[in-house]
Amino acid sequence: MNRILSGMQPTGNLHLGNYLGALRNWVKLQDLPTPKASADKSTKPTEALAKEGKAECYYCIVDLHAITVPQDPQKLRQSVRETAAAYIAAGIDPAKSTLFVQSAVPAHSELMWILSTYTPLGWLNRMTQYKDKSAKSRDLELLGLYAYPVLMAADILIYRATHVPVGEDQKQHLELTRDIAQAFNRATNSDFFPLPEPQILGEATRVMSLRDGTKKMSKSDESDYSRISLTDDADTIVKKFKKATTDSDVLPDNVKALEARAEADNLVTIYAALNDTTKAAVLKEYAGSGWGKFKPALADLAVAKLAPMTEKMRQLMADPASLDQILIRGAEHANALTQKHLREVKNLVGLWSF
Ligand code: AQP
Repeated sequence: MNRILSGMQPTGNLHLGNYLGALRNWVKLQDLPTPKASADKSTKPTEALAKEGKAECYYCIVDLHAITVPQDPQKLRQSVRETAAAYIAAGIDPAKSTLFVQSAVPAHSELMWILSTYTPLGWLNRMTQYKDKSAKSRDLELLGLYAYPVLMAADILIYRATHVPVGEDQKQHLELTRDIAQAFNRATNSDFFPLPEPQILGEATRVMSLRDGTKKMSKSDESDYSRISLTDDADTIVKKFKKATTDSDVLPDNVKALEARAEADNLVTIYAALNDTTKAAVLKEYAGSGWGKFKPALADLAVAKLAPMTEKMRQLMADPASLDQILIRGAEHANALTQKHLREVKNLVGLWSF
C-alpha cells in the first residue's frame, strides 16, 4: 500500500508559501486515486500517482520540530489548533486523511533515536537549514535543531511512507531521509523502509518573500509585509501586494525573460499557482502590462482564493473541542500503525519489544 506523509510546524500563521508549496498539494493527493512507488518519470508525479489505487494520507502538525527554537507553551498549543484548522479549511478531510499532532505519537521520537545510530555526523553537517537558523543566534546551536533532519526522517519512515509532498526547501532533508533508510536497510539486511519519493508539485515550489525575491517566504521573517498569511483579511492582502518589491519594467512575453527578475518572477509564479495555470499562460495575458495593472489583479485573485479558507478557519477555531476530537482520533489511528512498525524495527535491531 502506498502511503503519503507530510507535516508543518505550528510556528505561527501559515503563509502562501506553505499553502502553494505544500498544503494545496496534500489536498490534491488526498483526493487522487493513487500511487506506485516507482513513478514513471515521463509523466507528472501527480499523474503517475493517479495511475494506481488509493494511497493512505497522514498529515501531521510537527510540534516536536517547532520546539527546536524557543516557544511560548500557551501560544504553541494555540498554534497547533490553528494549524489543524488551516489544514481542514484548505481541504484536508479528516474522514479521508489521518490528521494528528506529532507529539501525541511517541513512536516518531523513539524511531528517531534508533535512526540516529545509523546517521553519520558528516551527513548532518551538510544540512543548510541548520546552518541558516543557527547562524542567526548562538543560542540556537542546539542538538535538537542539529538533529532535526533525523526526526524528520523518523516522521516519514515510521509510516513506511512512499511519497512526501513538500516545498523545494525540504528536498535536501528528503534526500537525507532516503540515505538514512538505505543505511538502516543495509545494516539490518532488510528492505524494511521504502525509499520515499519527494513530491515537489505545481508552479510555486518555492514562494519568495514579497520584500526580497532572493529569500524564501517564511513565518520567521521579521517583516509581516514579506508574506501573505492565511489569516490576512482582504485589505491586508491588497496592501501587501501593493507594497511588494518589484522592478520598473513591464511584464515580458516569455518565461525566460523573468529569470533575471526575481521579484517579478515570484509574483507571476504566485498568480499562476493560485489560478492553477502556468507562468507562460499568465504572461500571455499580461505581457506588456505594468505593476499598476498586475498587482491589483493578483491581489483580487489571492483574496478570492484565500477568503473562503480564512472564513472556514475562523469557524473551526470557534469550536476547539471539535478540533481536539479530530486530532485525538487521528493520533489513535497513527499510534496503531506506528507501534506496529516500531515493534518490527526493534526486532530487526535486536531491541526489546513485547
Ligand atoms: N516559501 C515557501 N515556498 C514553498 N513551500 C514552502 N514551505 C515553506 N515555505 C515555503 C513548505 O511548507 C511546508 C511546511 O513548512 P514548515 O512550516 O514545516 O517549515 P518551514 O519550511 O521552516 O516554514 P517557514 O515558513 O520557513 O518557517 P520558519 O520561518 O519558522 O522556518 C514544507 O513542505 C515546506 O517545504
